Amino acid sequence: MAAREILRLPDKRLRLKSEPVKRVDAGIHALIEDMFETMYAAPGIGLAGIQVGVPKRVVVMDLSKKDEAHKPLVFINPEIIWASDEKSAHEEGCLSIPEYYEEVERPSEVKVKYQDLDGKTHEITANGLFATCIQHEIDHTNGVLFIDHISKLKRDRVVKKFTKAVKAAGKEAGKTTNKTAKQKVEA
Ligand code: K1U
Ligand code: ZN
Repeated sequence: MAAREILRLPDKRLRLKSEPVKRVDAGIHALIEDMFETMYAAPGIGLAGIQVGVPKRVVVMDLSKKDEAHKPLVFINPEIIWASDEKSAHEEGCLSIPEYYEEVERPSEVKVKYQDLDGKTHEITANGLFATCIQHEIDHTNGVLFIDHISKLKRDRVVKKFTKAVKAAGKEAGKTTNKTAKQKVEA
């Protein structure tokens, strides 16, 4: 079991539509174990396969409170089969867009069909934070980010900020490489 790297905006892989899981086998179980380790380490309350670079329709979640025991939840091939007309707004964050939070309006209640670790199909009704989180995670499986639900002005601003950060990190890495190369020439 190992924590994996979480992809960050503007990584294009976050825009991929994930593939359905055909068979819930040992490989899927191992991926899910790693996803829990990654999510708890971050820390976060949810994670989708694509956030660790695996474009499979797998979601993990844990909505337990700080001093409560862990309540791990697994959703394989989750799909929304009903959504309420009533909407509610909640503040959302994303482990792929760290330290950025915005209010997002979504259906207050959804019914979700999914498979468990044994490949058995279930249906569940979600509301409150559970409804917000499961919709956020199912969006990830479709290449949709929560910033797609906010104004273009705010979205453009956050994409620009994260793109700039990646470029700056690249330049820093380049500086180190160049210095090493120069040192090698001088040696
Ligand atoms: O999918 C993700 O990027 C995870 C994301 C889930 C989420 C949070 C809030 C609303 C909708 C979806 C996160 O976990 S962000 C981090 C977070 O919310 C949190 C972190 C530590 C303690 C409690 C919450
Ligand atoms: Zn997210």
